[in-house]
Amino acid sequence: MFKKILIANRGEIAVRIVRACHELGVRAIAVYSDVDRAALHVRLADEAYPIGPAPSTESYLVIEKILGVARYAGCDAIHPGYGFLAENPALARACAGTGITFIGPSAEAMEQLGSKTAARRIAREVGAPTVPGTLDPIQDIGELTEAARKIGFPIILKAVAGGGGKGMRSVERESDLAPGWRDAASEAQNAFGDGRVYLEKYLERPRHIEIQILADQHGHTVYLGERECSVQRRHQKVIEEAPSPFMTPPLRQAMGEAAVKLARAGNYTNAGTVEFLVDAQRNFYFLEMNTRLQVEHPVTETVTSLDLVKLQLHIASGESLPFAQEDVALRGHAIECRIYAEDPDNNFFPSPGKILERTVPTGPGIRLDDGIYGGWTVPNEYDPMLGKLIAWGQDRPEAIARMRRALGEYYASGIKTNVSLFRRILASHDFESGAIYTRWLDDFLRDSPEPADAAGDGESQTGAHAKAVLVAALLWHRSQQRAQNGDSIPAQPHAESRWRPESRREQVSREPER
Ligand code: MV4
Repeated sequence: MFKKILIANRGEIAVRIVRACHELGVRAIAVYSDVDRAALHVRLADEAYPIGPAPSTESYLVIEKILGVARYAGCDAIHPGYGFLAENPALARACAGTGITFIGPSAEAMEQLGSKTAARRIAREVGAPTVPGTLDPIQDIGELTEAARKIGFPIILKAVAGGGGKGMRSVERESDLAPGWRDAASEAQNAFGDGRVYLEKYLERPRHIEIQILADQHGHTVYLGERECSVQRRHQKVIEEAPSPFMTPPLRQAMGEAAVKLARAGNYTNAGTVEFLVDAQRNFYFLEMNTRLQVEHPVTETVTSLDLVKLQLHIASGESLPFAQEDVALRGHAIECRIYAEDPDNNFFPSPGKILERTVPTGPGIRLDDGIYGGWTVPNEYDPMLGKLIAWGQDRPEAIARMRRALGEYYASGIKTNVSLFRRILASHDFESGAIYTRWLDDFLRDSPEPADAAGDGESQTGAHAKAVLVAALLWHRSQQRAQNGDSIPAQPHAESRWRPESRREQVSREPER
């Protein structure tokens, strides 16, 4: 096992990796930009080194700075987390030349499977189903028209360099092909500097289901079940769960085996995720592979009782996987909510700032992976994700009930959070019944906009609740006085009164009265 690992990341994932290091007796080395000097990952690490100004292009993304710290501090490995340098083959390649181990796949495997079109080619070679469509970029409108007719409308145009839904256009009819191509190409050119576009059959209301895989350096590759990630807003995942409410054991096996075949064909090692779209008839289609640890890995950890980050460290240090496919057992159900410093009243605009006070949900079945603390200022230079709340239950209804309960306990003042969004989603009938698909949340938000005064964690609501609690207390106090004066008002509130449970709820989730 490694002695010292440099964590080339920040926020909750850096904290998560520090924790894995400490459980394995490995020293955890943090790096930080100017605005992260007081960040939680820095406080929890064993050593921490500054790497420059706030913009990540001058700090967390600079390979020379990261490697410089690793050498200076005597690290024998680097964990990239997710985002930043995690899927940049240049870091993996640079490590290979220095004797420092990159905790992830080889640069070559990353290039092969990380490229959408190269991965699609491999998927076809190994017989993993891909969405019907072209493999090569479109050259001219004649070719596009011919291909679209052959596949049948609707079709979707996608950027070769794509990701995050950029450079994507669905096209319903032939007359919309030329403008659709133009829009997709110019968006792709702007976003990726690469205007090439290819075409696929458009799937209606698909689900986004992904398979977690692990591969060691001795030829053992296993799948750890799936994650359902269909609840997304503008191509950003919002809620993930495991298992998928739509899954069946034969479908899981087929998707798992396809994912493993793909990973093997690309000589993949370490943790990775194979994304699929699944249609209403449970046909599945390979979409792309993520060659990193993902944000939503805790739901898989929770239902498999495995520690994916520790397993990444074991694999990278050359050990064999300590279990086989038949040993992987799924137990219960896990749901994750991504908690962001965002303002639900202002179109989920980022809302960084100083966290004044907070209460943290705990109790049975609850896990909170976050990277913040009260008194810390959430910087505005980075993704405003504060952390992830994960609930486990013996079955999906218990996981939902625990998540609802934990969301009620979540409180942070000073910043706005998207917690109210989760309360609404978890209260919806569609979510409860599992009737979710990739555009479900966009439809839900359009069809049932948030009531103006229900913005969960907004200061306004906190204020309103606090006032309600005060009024209740005053009424209670008066009734007690009247009772003492021999008045006929009962000393005990009526059994059906909603004031008492309301105020009890407020006591745990809101600021105490002063
Ligand atoms: C699709 C699709 C329907 N048909 N491809 C969006 C992000 C990118 N990774 C792939 N995406 C989609 N590809 C075909 N052939 C629908 C989507 C899609 C989507 C996928 C996953 C999660 C959310 C989504 C929201 C809208 C559209």
